[in-house]
Amino acid sequence: MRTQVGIIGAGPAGLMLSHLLHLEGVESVILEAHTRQYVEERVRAGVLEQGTVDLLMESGMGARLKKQGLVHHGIELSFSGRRNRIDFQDLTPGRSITVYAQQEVIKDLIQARMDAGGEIHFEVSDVSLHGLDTSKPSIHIGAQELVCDFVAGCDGSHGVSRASIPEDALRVFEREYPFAWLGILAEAPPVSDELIYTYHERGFALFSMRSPQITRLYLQCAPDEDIARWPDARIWEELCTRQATSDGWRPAEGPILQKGITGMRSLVIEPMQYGRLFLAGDAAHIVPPTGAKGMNLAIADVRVLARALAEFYATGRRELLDQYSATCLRRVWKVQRFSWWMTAMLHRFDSKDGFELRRQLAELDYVTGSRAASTSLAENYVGLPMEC
Ligand code: RFL
Ligand code: PHB
Repeated sequence: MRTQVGIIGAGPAGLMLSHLLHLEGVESVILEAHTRQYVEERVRAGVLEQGTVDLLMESGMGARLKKQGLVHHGIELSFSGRRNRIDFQDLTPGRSITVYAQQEVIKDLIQARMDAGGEIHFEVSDVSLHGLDTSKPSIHIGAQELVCDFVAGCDGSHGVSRASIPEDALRVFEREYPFAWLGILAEAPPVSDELIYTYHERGFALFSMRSPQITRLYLQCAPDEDIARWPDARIWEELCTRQATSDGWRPAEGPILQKGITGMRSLVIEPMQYGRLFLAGDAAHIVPPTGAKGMNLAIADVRVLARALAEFYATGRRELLDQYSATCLRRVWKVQRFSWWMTAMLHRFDSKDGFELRRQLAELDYVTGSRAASTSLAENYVGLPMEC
């Protein structure tokens, strides 16, 4: 078998790359470890930056997004029992975010690739990468071989791509956080039109949504938390304790459809390239979910990669490919910084003396009270320019 670009992974990065390459007349084959149903149902991100929405629309992926996406013009930061609005319309005119579940983006992209005759192989196990530092890299799938011009490692944080790079050819920068998120999907109407990020002395909580009928909520918990210790009643009690505000607001309760625990990590691999292997999305970097950036970063990476590959096939010029890692990393580190900052501001750390709590409350007071500080939050939240 042969193709121009072999793509490992059918997450947002791999699928969007394949779609953008197709629009540029470049062929690709996607190899995915799981079933189509599994990747279409995996509950993950929910917030699309303005630039991600623009790219999906421009590339013909906007039909359902336009109908079902919920456009938000602000978020709220809640602390000391009060909610404070960050107004995107005022602070970043013309830019907003859209709540549209990651699995919906995945479904749209898979359908578009299938309709265009694209090759996606699901349930492909036992993938290994060979000849990455030669001009003919290949992907072995058991006894079969897919020979490519380039390989795109879009296989997330536990994939084979990153692990195929010799250790002395990359550097890993990493931070662990001493907490995790317990997330639920509930059949309850969202009782706020916008997301609410809450700082509480018992820990962080987040109010989000998926549709006018479904609420998505998260609670800060211990990194080794046992989900069995969280029956539904305890989850609701804790959410209400943290999120209720003095004006009487609290989330509406309903049947819990899904629950799970997500660890928190910051990680960046440098460079994002080894020979003819290019890493994109979670394969190259992980951000804690507090800034809602993971999927958006994955999309920003593959936009750069698709342009570079298109330029190579159109003109034979390699400059953009050679600059791929440096171009992406400039933005990756800015987004990493923002995600770390939001995480550090909004979570309870295990400090005993009250200094940290007072410092965080002062920071929240400043961020919500100063136009300069609110603008900084807003411009990062709606998304920095795709290349910055
Ligand atoms: P993915 O989505 O993990 O896709 C990688 C794919 O590769 C496959 N794979 C392999 N295939 C073949 N062979 C192998 N050896 C393979 N190994 C792995 C996997 O099966 C999978 O299908 O990575 P990608 O494309 O880089 O996309 C990254 C995003 O999925 C991720 O960053 C976001 O979900 C993060 N995230 C959020 N991002 C946002 O932009 N906004 C949000 O609001 C947001 N909220 C979140 C989040 C992630 C969360 N969790 C569960 C980690 C909220 C949560 C709770
Ligand atoms: C979500 O809706 O899943 C979500 C929203 C905002 C975040 C993280 C997750 O920061």
